[in-house]
Amino acid sequence: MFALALLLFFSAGVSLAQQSGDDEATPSVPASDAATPESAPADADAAGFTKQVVATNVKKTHATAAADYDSDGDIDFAVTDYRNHLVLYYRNKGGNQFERTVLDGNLKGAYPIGLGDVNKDGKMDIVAAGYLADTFVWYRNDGKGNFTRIVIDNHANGAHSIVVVDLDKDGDNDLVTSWQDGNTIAWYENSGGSNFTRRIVDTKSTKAKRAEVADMNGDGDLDIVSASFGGQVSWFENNGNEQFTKHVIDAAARGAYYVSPADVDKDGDMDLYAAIRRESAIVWYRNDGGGNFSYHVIDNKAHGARTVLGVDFDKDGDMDVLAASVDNDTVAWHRNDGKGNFTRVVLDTKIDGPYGLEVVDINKDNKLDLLVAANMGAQVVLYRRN
Ligand SMILES: [Ca+2]
Ligand SMILES: [Ca+2]
Ligand SMILES: [Ca+2]
Ligand SMILES: [Ca+2]
Repeated sequence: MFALALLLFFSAGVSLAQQSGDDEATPSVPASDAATPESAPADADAAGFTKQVVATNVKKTHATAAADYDSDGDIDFAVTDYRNHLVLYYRNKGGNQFERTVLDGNLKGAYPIGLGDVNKDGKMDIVAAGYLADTFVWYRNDGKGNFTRIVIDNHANGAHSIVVVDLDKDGDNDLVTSWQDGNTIAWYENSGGSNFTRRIVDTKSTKAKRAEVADMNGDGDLDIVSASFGGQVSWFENNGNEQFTKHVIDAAARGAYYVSPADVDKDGDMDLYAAIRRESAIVWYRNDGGGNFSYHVIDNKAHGARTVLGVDFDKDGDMDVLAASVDNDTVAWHRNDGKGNFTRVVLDTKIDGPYGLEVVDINKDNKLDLLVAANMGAQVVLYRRN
């Protein structure tokens, strides 16, 4: 009787965890087929960074978007608060001190956020996804950090990610999105100014978490790459007229969460970094040049691997990868030797549930800094390169 009750309790527990919205609590299962990477300093100081908390009380935050929004020469940032349905704006007052104001007080399930010049007026705008509202919005910046909210689509089922890019290369910026609950990859064609037309790319990307853009086959047009939590990493080949053909890169990427395109091995074609959450893995997929990919593990102990960002973080001419893993509260920098061999530099193992990664030179000293949105810690943390 007791054993049965216990069993029922655990069954209920598992079921509840699986239904708890976006970021399922999942057991961490390390991948088994890779070498353990080199380890290096275990905190920001030792790694050559100064850690500073720049925002607090941002509940279940997902991401930041940093730029000089008010045109006064310093870097400001916006950040989402999922719990309270907020997009917040932190104006830099100088000396890396930030003043908080509410940019949007009613974006239900405020999620990943991005930036770009949406309406081609030379000023950086902000885009955001409201997961619970099935909504994508943009905020038009007047160049002084005053924002006007404009809805792009409020029928995007489980709006999850949005990036600003001129996908069709006609001179204006379009928006490329993923919809978790709609299993959809879609883009919004900018038809001048800021009038958008929705174009569906795929409706079989199960729990689509992230879509990014790069020319993956080197034919001159922009393709789309995606990570789907249902277990797929894919790319969508553009025929040159924004008709897309889906190619599955990895059909067994359990809990694929994030992708970031980069030429990892410097052979002239775009490879792909990815965070595979249920494999606890940070990986890269090497492109043979024709859009055929092979799988390489960078870190198989990234428990709760959530986000990757390909960037030449030390400006030595090759693309490194920054990685956030939620279940071991770790932010790591994997330094690339230019051939796809990596050395791990741990920036933090005590940041509570890191989700969002953004690289920006916050103090304009020509060294790249890192902003991290800590979901469980409800903070934005700045790692400033010394
Ligand atoms: Ca500013
Ligand atoms: Ca365009
Ligand atoms: Ca292409
Ligand atoms: Ca390459």
